[in-house]
Amino acid sequence: MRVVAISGGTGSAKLVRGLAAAGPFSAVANVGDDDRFHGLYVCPDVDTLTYALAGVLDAQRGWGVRGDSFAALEQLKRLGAPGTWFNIGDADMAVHLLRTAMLAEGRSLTEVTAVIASRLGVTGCDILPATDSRVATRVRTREKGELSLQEFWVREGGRPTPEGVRYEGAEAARPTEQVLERLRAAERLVIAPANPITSIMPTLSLDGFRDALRASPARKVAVSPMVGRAAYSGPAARLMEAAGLEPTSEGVARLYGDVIDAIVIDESDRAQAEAIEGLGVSCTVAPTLMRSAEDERRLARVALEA
Ligand code: FO1
Repeated sequence: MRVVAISGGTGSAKLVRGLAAAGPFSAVANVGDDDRFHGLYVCPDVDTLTYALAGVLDAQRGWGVRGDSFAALEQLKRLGAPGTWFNIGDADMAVHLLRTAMLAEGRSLTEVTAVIASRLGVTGCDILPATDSRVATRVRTREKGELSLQEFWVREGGRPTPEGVRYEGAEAARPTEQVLERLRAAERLVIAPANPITSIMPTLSLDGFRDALRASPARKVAVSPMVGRAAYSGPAARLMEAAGLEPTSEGVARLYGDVIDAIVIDESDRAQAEAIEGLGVSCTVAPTLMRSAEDERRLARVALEA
């Protein structure tokens, strides 16, 4: 079965690892969190997927390289560099250095991502940035004005009150040809359990992406990141509320409703199944918490069969 996942970073990595155990597939990665630090082009979601599939992701943090040191960051702090609130480890920084150099030579983010993934030993999965154009997720907050996603989440610790989100550049940014080709050929499309507003919507908002999804012959299944009125981690609930959505699996089904056929929701949210089916979205109830590699593989199988 030709499988395509649409994913973010930290929240998606576990399911993406489970999908990898089931067979070859393509992962379309969010680029709305990308940012520049110390002159380096940083792609957190692309890197999180790459590290997860290469088996080097720091499981505790959910980002960066396991066991990484932070010597360069410490020196940057001593030198008074800006942006040292964003914790780039030394091994992680090597990836950003190579990426930035290759982009400066005129290679596309898609090409550079493939080179880095292959050199880190990723096999069986094409990690595809959703677009090679620049899209920036911008969070409007009550206390601090408009912030980049990393400023909102990392520098400000997610504390400012979000009032809305926009995807700067998305209307003019096209999905890459590689992404469009995978969507055309897909038999199963899985939207990973990621923050709907900051990890999935930047991709769905690209020029032509929703049309490409609708035209794809794949059965399209989302795995909800919500349990009750909260996400497993991160600011998804507050950002959904800021977007005028209920921070529940039903809210996620409403947000993706025009492009998905089915959704997998947590067993504790069984009571929402009827309302979700009422939206015309088929609903599968399953345990969605992934604590082990076996959980990751089990939930991936549920998503591939829903
Ligand atoms: N998240 C944090 O909470 N604090 C950090 O200092 C941090 C550094 C970081 C460095 C590289 C990277 O690829 C990701 C990093 N993240 C960090 C995660 C990132 O901010 C977000 O969780 C993702 O952008 C959301 O998917």
